[in-house]
Amino acid sequence: MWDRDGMLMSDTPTKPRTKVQLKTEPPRLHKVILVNDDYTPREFVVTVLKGEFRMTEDQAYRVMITAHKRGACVVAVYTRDVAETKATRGTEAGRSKGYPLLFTTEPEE
Ligand code: TYC
Repeated sequence: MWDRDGMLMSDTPTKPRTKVQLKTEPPRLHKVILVNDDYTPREFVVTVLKGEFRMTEDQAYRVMITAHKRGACVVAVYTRDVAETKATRGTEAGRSKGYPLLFTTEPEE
């Protein structure tokens, strides 16, 4: 069979179907940081950590007590959107009870 340009179709070159993928860096991960304060009850911090960050009681207690002693503690790392959403939800959980509980985020190096 012949194509429009008079070329025998079995000889028609096929278009290359490969796409050029420019090199991209993998997305940076962002840390969620728990900040200590003097007012939020320890048990409430543990409850928020378990609920928002899927931690066991033991893991949550360790993170809480580390923030309590050192001033802050890295909770986990996520892509930026997830880190920001979780930090906001954790902070709002405290706010809804009148506590100054604070989660912040920062990019990993
Ligand atoms: N420092 C608080 C208290 O003694 C407990 C606490 C721990 C609060 C960690 C916040 O990120 C925090 N009740």
